[in-house]
Amino acid sequence: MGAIRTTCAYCGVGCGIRAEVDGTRSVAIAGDPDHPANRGRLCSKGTHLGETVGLGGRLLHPMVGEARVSWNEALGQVASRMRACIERHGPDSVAFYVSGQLLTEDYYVANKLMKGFVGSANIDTNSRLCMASAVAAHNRAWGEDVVPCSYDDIAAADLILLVGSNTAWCHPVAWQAMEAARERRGTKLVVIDPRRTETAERADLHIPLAPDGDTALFTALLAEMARRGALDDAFLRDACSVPPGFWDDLNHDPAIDRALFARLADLFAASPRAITMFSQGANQSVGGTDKGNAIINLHLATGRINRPGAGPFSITGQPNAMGGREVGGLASTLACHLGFSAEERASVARFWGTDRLCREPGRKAVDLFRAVHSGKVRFVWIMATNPAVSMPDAGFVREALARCPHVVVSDVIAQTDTARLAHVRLPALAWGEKDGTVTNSERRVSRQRRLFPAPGEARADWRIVADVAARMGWGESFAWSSPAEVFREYAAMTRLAREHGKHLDLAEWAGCSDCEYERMPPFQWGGPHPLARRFPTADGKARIVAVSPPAARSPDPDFPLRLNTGRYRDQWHTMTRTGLSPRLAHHRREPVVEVHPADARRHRLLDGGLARVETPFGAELFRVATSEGQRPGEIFVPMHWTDMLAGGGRTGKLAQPATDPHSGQPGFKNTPARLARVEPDWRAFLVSRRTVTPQAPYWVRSRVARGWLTELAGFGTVDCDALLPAGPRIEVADRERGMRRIAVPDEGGDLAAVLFVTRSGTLPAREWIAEQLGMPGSGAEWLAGRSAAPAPDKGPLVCLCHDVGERQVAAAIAAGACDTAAVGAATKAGTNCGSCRPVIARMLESRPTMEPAE
Ligand SMILES: Nc1nc2c(c(=O)[nH]1)N[C@H]1C(S)=C(S)[C@@H](COP(=O)(O)OP(=O)(O)OC[C@H]3O[C@@H](n4cnc5c(=O)[nH]c(N)nc54)[C@H](O)[C@@H]3O)O[C@H]1N2
Ligand SMILES: Nc1nc2c(c(=O)[nH]1)N[C@H]1C(S)=C(S)[C@@H](COP(=O)(O)OP(=O)(O)OC[C@H]3O[C@@H](n4cnc5c(=O)[nH]c(N)nc54)[C@H](O)[C@@H]3O)O[C@H]1N2
Ligand code: SF4
Ligand SMILES: [Mo]
Repeated sequence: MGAIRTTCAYCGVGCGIRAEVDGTRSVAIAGDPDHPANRGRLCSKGTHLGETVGLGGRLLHPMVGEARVSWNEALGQVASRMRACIERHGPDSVAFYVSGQLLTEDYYVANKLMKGFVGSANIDTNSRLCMASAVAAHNRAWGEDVVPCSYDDIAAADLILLVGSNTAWCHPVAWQAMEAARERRGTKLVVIDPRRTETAERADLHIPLAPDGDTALFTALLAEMARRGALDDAFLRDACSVPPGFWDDLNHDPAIDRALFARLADLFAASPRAITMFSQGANQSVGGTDKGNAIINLHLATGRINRPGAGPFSITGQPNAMGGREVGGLASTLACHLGFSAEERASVARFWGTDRLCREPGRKAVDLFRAVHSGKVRFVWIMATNPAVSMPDAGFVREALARCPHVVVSDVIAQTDTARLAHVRLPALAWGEKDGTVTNSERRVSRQRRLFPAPGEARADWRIVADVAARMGWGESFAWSSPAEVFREYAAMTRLAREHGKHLDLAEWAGCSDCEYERMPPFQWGGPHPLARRFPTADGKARIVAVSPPAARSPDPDFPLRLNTGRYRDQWHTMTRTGLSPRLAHHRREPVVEVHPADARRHRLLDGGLARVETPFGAELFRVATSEGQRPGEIFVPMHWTDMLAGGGRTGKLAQPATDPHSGQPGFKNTPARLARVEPDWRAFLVSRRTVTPQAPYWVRSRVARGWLTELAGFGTVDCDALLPAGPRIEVADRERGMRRIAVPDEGGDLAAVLFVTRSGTLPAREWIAEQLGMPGSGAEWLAGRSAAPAPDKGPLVCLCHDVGERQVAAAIAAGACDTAAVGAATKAGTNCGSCRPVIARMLESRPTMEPAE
């Protein structure tokens, strides 16, 4: 069938993909060399998308409770539940909670139904947890949520500041563009992050600031530029408005090491071509909006904006966070970047032909779930997001959903922590099945295209919403028959944005034919620097905004540590898709709490042992890793693990629900916490073909080829029978050390499961035995956990694409490879997606301590 051009399912870089399909449910993935966002590059997650398109675990039929029902029945139920709530409790008793993983068409339709016809603005999105502070900062600075930069600015910059961004892991292809710029023009890279991440390790300068120190740092940097005479006075006078007294009140204390500050100031002063890319370390804070404006202030006042290689560049997380913002998916805006003024409301009501348009902003996510909890919201429809995991204080959110009389979930997966709490589950089309558009971090609109036919009874999200609208009696306004028709309506509606002085403008697509929509090439609205024409404010000037750091919290003696949360390189959010890939599981199999060695000593924690992380909101067990990359007093955990994959490590239950006053975005990165050592009586791992959900205080399941690897730990005795399939067993035991090893072959003699338990000893490496699953072999080898005739041990996998292990990389380095390119030439490691290049670079730096393979 040939190659189909589409866009990656994951991050906001928005890489173009060439997908080769053959009529089955498999796909060969390659980067699209013609897509401007990536020019053929892909990271590990994009490269391994093919491993995640199977139908295992999919929701394929509408369900009411555990009963499969027809679409007619399911849609009828959703509509009647919603109608009953509106009639009895008013439109504000209804809410939608949607996602930056919807396509623009889906998002537009959901927003139109809620704001235009239900008549409430109670539609919010997981972008509230993600980009809301950047949105608020843009609105304060220039009156519209416009990102003023483009990816070409990375190549044109002499200095890149990364603020709260682990780019090498979270936006890897943007990172590769930075690597290229550094090589080509010697671009300097500064990473501002309390942790020494893999991104920070590769920087020219890493500033390990205290949590939430960004506003003080950027304000001090602005004051320092003023002191050095490095402001752009003409630009300030002609293009910016400055609040009275602004310069007198500037705080000059950067709150970091003086020498580091001086180097930062020297670099910034010397680099007119400077971009500041900011992400969740900036946004996810109770002072996130001020952080954004502190960054923007510096760029405005020094004229480092609207020119090649210059500007404040908010990088978006999800594939369509930007599209969602454009169509008005946030409770705080109307569609097409419009606000709630009488004129803007009138335009929207006229365009949609409705007299039911909402009157005022709706509830923002944290507040929305509070209203669900208190019973003010009685109907909630959740689409393409997993709030039972990803909201802060997720335990409270679960309680809210459990109490709510009407919970509808549209998802592609049958069982998620959120779907478990739904009354009605609606099967949506997944990536590779759905058709529509997404907008990436640089405002570039690209097509996602269908590769496979719809499985089961799954339907497009936009169609599901439109069908419910029709059953509510609003069918005429929701009568599209294809995503192209929805897109044309949205594109036409962006004319309203222009009429109200905004930059958002897709109107040239309003009359596109179906065929033009089908062939749509990636295009960028607003051009490379949309604010260069004019700032979209009434007077055409940008606003410098007075900002202040969040008030210092008095230390809580019960919770003396700071809990920071974030992402792993090869997992995506709540792991519903990346968790299916055996290759992506290699990078990190368990949720780890990273602790500075001094804190580990104080709490008597062992590297590789277990610890309980506790906050005022919950407690969870994690594997411990000591790390010099943490600041003392601060710990880091990943956000990814859920009830579906673990009993432990579920971070959402720990995070605080405190929010930024302007954006309503929660401060996920700075929750008071404490640590305690946990010493289990026994530790074990199970490799099995079937999924097992153990009754153990700590367990984590990850994918291996042909099955699962489950790590376990607990107290008292181990119930081996509950973990293993029935059938004959091969077993060894050493009572003294509390060791037991049991292998269970299936009827054909292939390995069906092995369980290794120890009380005081060690457990063998997992990779060899995991590979034996579903294969013939010898019982003695299975119980030894290794081959009798060992093949040279590759060591832990470094390069997922070419299957290269740590020992092979070490051997190449020992044989004289002196940089990542030479290691690549010798082993192929790092030569495909490049996500492992930072690991290889670190191995090169720590060369003398490595042992080569024999
Ligand atoms: N592999 C992978 N990639 C992803 C995703 C994923 O789940 N997995 N998700 C996507 C999405 S939706 C998003 S939003 C992005 C997020 O991308 P990032 O923002 O890069 O990711 P995070 O790990 O959440 O946080 C980034 C860094 O902020 C730092 N930080 C914490 N507190 C502060 C602070 O006060 N100041 C500063 N300056 N830094 C601080 C943390 O230590 C962390 O290293 O990633 C996208 N890409
Ligand atoms: N502690 C902590 N929590 C965080 C963060 C953090 O840094 N720390 N980051 C926050 C951020 S930035 C984000 S963006 C959120 C992300 O958090 P979520 O949005 O909750 O995470 P996902 O796992 O991406 O959830 C997407 C859901 O939609 C389903 N899905 C996928 N495609 C489709 C589709 O086409 N249609 C439908 N209907 N469903 C689909 C998936 O199966 C999955 O259940 O997490 C936030 N939570
Ligand atoms: S950087 Fe990786 S995850 Fe993000 S869009 Fe590109 S391939 Fe996908
Ligand atoms: Mo995000």
